[in-house]
Amino acid sequence: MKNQELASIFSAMAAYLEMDEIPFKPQAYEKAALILENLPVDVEEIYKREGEKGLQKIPGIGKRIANKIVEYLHTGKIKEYEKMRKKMPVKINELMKVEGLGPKMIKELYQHLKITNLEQLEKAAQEGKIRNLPRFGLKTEQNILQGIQFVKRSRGRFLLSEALPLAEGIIASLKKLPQIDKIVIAGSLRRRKETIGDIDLLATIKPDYPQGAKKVMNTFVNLPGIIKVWDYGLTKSSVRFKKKIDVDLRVVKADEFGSALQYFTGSKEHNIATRKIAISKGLKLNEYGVFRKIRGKWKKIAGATEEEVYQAIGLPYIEPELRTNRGEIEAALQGKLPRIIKYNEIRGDLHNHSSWDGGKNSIREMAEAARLMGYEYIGITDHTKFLRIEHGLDEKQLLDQHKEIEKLNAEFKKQKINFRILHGCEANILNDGSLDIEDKVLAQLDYVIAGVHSRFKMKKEEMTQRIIRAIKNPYVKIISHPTGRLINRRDAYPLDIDKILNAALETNTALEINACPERLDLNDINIRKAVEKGVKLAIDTDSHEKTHLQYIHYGIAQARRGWATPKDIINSWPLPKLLRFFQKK
Ligand code: DGT
Ligand code: CA
Ligand code: CA
Repeated sequence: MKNQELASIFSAMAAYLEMDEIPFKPQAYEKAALILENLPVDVEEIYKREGEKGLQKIPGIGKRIANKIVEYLHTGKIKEYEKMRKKMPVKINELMKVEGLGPKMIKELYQHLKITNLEQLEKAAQEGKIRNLPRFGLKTEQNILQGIQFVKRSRGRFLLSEALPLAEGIIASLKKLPQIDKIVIAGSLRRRKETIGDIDLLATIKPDYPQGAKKVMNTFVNLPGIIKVWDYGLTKSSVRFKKKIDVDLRVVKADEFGSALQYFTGSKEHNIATRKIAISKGLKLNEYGVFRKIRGKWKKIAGATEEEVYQAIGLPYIEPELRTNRGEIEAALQGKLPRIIKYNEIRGDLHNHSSWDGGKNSIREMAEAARLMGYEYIGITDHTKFLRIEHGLDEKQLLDQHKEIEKLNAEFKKQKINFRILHGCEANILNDGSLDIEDKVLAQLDYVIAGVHSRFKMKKEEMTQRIIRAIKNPYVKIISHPTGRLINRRDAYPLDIDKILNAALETNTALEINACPERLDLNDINIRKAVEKGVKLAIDTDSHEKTHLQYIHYGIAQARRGWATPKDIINSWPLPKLLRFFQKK
C-alpha cells in the first residue's frame, strides 16, 4: 500500500512550497496528504482499476496531484520532490513536528547552520547558536528545545483517537469470521489512556473450529493497511499498520479469557498489585487463571471472566479506566470504589461553536445533531471578538445571536420538542484576566465559558492570577481547557492548580474536561484533585462541526480515569438542576 508513502511525500512538498512562499499550492498538497493518510483503499488499486481518472474522483485530489501519484506508482519517485530535496536536503517532516518551527524557519536554519535533522537542531540549540540568527532570538531557541523534547517523548506514542478507530476497524473485520467467538480490546487502549504505545487485542475461537486460530491469524496478518508483519503464530501475531501503529493479537482459550484479559489490560502496576493480593491469600494469579494449592497441587479456581478473577482474589470488579495502582486497589478492598460516570450519562454538551464564528454548521444543525444523540440540551458558545482569526463575535453579534437562539427554542416549544439550546460564549481571558466582552452583555447569556487563547507563556503566579480573575467574574460558569496543553505538542502552561481549584470551589465555577483528543484537558490527575475537593466539572467536545459531538466519549473516558461521578459532572444533570447551578454564582 503506497498511500502512506505518498502522504508523507506530499506533506513534505507542501512544506517545501511554503518555504518559497508559493501561494495556494502548499494547501493543496497538505490536503492531499491528509486524504491519502486516511483513505481506506489502496490508491494503487484505484489506479489499476480506473486509471488516472479514478484517482481524480477521490474528493480533494485534483489533476495535478493525480498526475504525481501516477508518476510515483510508475517510477517510485516524484521528480519535482527530488529536485526540492536536492536543493535542501533536510528531514522536513521530522523537523516540522517541532512545535513552533515552520518551513521558513527550517529554511533559515539550513542556510545559516546547515541543520538537516532533529539531532543537529537540538545540538545547535543547546550550544546557543540559534539565538543569534536574525529573527530567532533566545525565546525561540528555548521554545525549540522544548519542542524537541516533546517530539522525542512522543515518538512512537499515538493519540487515543488514532488508535481506537483502527482497533475498532480490525475488530469489525475479524468479527466477520465464523471462527471468532470473542474479540476485544485490551492494554492501554482499553484503559483509555490518553496516548497509546501499541494496540493489544484478545480473541477466543468457537469450540467447533479446531483450526480456527490459523484462519483468524492468517486473516489478521493480511488485513489491508499492514506495512509489516513482526510475528506470526497461532497464539500471538504482531503487525505494523500504516502510521507505524503496532497491533498485537492474542488468541486464548475460552476458560482463560478473563484472566488473560485482566493480565493484558494492565496496567503493569495494577497487575503487580493484584498478583500480590493473590499471593497474600495463598493464591496464584497469572494470565492463565487464578490457582489455589490443594494437596500440593495448583488447581484452577477462576479464569473465564474478569469478574470471577477479581472475585477469586477477594476484590470487586474494577473498571479498566481505574487500573493504574493509584489507590483503586485500596478503595476496592474497603468497598469504596467510586461510582464513576458511565458513557451514556451525558445529557448535553456545553461547549460548541457554530457557523457564526466560522464553525462548519449552523446553530440549527448543531442542535439537530445533539438531539439525535439523545441530548436534552446543547450550549452554543462561539468565540468572542479578541479572536479575530476565529471570527470572534462582538457584543452586538452576540445579542443578535441571542435572538436567533430564542427563535429556535420557541420553535421547539411549539412543536413540543423537549430540547433546549442554551446560549453562551467562549470569551477570551486577556492578559490581565479581564474578558473581551462587556459584563452587561455577558449578563444576558445563559452562561459564559472563559478560556486562555493567547500569551501562553507567563510566569506561574501571573497565569494563575489571570485565570483566577476570570473565575471570579460573576458570569463565568466554566473555564475551558484549563491548562492549555496539547498532547504530544505543547505542555500545560505553568499553573498553581490548587489555587485554581480553590477559586473554582469558592465561586461555584466549573472546570472543563475538554474531550478533543488532542487536548483532554483537564488531565486525569487534575480531575481527581478537583473531584476530591468537590469542584464541579463539565465534559465538553468544543465542537467546531456537528460530527465532533461524537468525541464526547473521549472526555468521558478522561473523567472516568479521574474518578469523576455523575454528581461531579454538571452536564450529566437534568436541565433544571444545571440552570440552578448557573444561577448560584
Ligand atoms: P502501551 O502499549 O505502552 O500504551 O501500554 P500497555 O499497558 O498496553 O502495555 P503493553 O502493550 O506493553 O502490554 C499490555 C499489557 O500486558 C500491560 O498493560 C500489562 C501486561 N504486561 C505487559 N508486560 C508486563 C509485565 O512485565 N508484567 C506484568 N505484570 N504485566 C505485563
Ligand atoms: Ca499496548
Ligand atoms: Ca502490546
